[in-house]
Amino acid sequence: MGIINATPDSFSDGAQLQRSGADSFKIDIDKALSRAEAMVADGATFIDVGGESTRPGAATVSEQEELDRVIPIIKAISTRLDVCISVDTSSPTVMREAINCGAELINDVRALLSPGSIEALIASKAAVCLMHMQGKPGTMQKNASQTSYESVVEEVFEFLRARVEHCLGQGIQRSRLLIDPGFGFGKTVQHNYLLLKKLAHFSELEIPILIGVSRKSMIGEVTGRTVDQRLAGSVAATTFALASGAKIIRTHDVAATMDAIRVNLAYSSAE
Ligand code: 8Y4
Repeated sequence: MGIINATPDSFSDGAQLQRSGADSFKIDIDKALSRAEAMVADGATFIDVGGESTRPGAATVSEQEELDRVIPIIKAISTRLDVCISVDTSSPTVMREAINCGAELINDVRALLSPGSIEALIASKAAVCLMHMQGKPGTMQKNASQTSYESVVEEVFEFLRARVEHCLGQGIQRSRLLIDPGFGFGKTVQHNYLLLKKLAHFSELEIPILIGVSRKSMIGEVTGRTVDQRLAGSVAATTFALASGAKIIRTHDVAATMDAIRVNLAYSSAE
């Protein structure tokens, strides 16, 4: 799953997607589209489009702003590329509009806990990724070190189990669900590595696992590297996730991640 950040404050690519000379933030659709095209050529089967930065400390955006950022990109990708479009949102309005424009997966870091989001999903055939987060994006990392998890693995597991149960009860079929332990979302580096080590435990839910470790601080903290130098570390973490059964890898670096996936497949099928 390749990432398209449609946010002006995104250090990874949002800033580069700004149309030069525009006073208000306008995403250059052509740049976003060529980025998506390159990721598909590199082997991406999903493109995750996000307009609300969920990075620690990031500013909140209005629903209209989020729509203005993601909808034109989703429309452009869906008319031109054969790829599953994922939308990174927690807003029911953005979910409905994105699905209308061709999105097939809702990547909700709030696990359909925002009012009206379950209803938006029920009214569609779209899939949804349920992610665990402790706290809220603005403050979660400030509190992560004080957050005492009795057992981070048990707590994340129990949260995801309950969300899956709830969705099934609301009529969202099991085949439409994905789960994600939410690396970096209200977790310390130690929490993140413990979750990675115990990832196989989550296959007990019999729902495909999606993970996102790409360029995150769990990589930066142990390698001492800046965001743009975290590729090798991210791929190393990905290898462990694949060995534990992760099925979808959310990444800024599709080509390198696909190489890791191919090596993992060869390793897994050797006999
Ligand atoms: C460097 C690079 C530092 C990236 C921080 C970040 C996930 C996700 C994000 C994830 C799912 C991010 C939207 C945070 N992470 N969705 N979204 N899983 N499903 N931070 O792990 O990339 S955004």
